[in-house]
Amino acid sequence: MIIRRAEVVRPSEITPYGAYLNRRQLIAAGTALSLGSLLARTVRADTLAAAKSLLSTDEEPTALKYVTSYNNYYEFGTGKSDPSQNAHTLTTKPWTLKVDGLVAKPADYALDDFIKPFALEQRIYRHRCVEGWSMVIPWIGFPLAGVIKRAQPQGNAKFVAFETLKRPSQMPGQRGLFQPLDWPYVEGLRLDEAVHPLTILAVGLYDQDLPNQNGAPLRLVVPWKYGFKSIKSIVRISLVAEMPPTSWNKQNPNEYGFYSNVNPEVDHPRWSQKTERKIGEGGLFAQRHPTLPFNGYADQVANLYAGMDLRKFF
Ligand SMILES: Nc1nc2c(c(=O)[nH]1)N[C@H]1C(S)=C(S)[C@@H](COP(=O)(O)O)O[C@H]1N2
Ligand SMILES: [Mo]
Repeated sequence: MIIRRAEVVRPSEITPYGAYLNRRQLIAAGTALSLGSLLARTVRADTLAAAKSLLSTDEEPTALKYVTSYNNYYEFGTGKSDPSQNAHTLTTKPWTLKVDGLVAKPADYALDDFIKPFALEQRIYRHRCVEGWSMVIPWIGFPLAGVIKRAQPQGNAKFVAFETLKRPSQMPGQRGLFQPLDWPYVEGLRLDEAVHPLTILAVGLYDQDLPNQNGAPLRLVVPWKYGFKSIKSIVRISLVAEMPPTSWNKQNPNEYGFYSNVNPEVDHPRWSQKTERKIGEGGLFAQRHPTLPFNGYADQVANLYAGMDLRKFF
C-alpha cells in the first residue's frame, strides 16, 4: 500500500487560500509595526502552510535541492539544470488564467481570484518521469475538480485541455534555431481523470510558492501519469468535446500516447519502463526500484480504465 485510501482532510486542517492571502498582507503591512515585526520573525512572509492530505504517500520526500534543480521545462532549455538557471527571468505577477470552452461560466481570472475559493492542502505525491527517474514531492495545491465544477461544464464536454504560457521574450527555449516542441506546450485529460480527487493544481511545494522552474505560478499534477502530463505555468483551461492535442504526442506519437499512465508492462520504444532511479539516492551503486502500475495509485485510479486495452491506449 503506497497511499492511504481516505479521501478527505478535516476542514479544520486546511488553510483557505483567502486566509493565506490575508496573512501575507498582514505580514507585509506588519513590517512597520512592532507587533507586526514580532509576527514577521515567527512566520516567514514566504511560508505557505497547508495541512497534509491523507492522499499523501508516506514515503520520504526528495530533498528540496533536487526538486528545484533537476527539472524538465523545455521552455527554458532541454538540460536538467537549464530551468533552475534560466526560469527566474519569468514574470509570474500579474498572471491571468482563462477558463473557457464548453462551460456555462467562462472567465478570465486574476490568479488570486482564481484560487481564492479553494482550500490548500499538502499532497505528498510520487512523481515518475517517462525518462525513468522518480521523486517524491510535497506539493501544495487543491483539487482541479473544484475549478471544473465552478465553470459548469456542458453535457458535451468530455475532455479538459491545458495550455502553458507562450512568451519567447522570457522563455529562451522558445527562441532560436532548435525548437524541441511546438509552443505553447499543451496537455489534456479525459474529464473523469480531471475531476479525480488525486488530480490537483499546485501553487507551491515544501513550504514555499512554486519555484519558477517547477511551473510557477500554477501547474497541474497528475501523479499516476508520466510527468509530462503535469503541465507547468498554465494560462488556459478549456473544456472540449474531442480528445485535445498534447505536446509530446504531437512530437512523437509512437512514443507518447494521450493516456501516458505509468505502466511497467508497456515499454517506451527505446527503453524499459519496469524500473526507476530515485533522484537523490546517490552513488554509482544506487539500485533501481521497480516501477508500480499507475505509479502506485492503482487502487485509486485503475477503475477509470476498466475494459480498456492499456497497450493500445498507452
Ligand atoms: N510547460 C511545460 N510543462 C512541463 C514540461 C515542459 O517541458 N513544459 N515538462 C514535463 C515533464 S517531462 C516533467 S517530468 C515534469 C517535471 O516537473 P518538475 O520539474 O517539477 O519535476 O513537468 C512536465 N511539465
Ligand atoms: Mo518527464
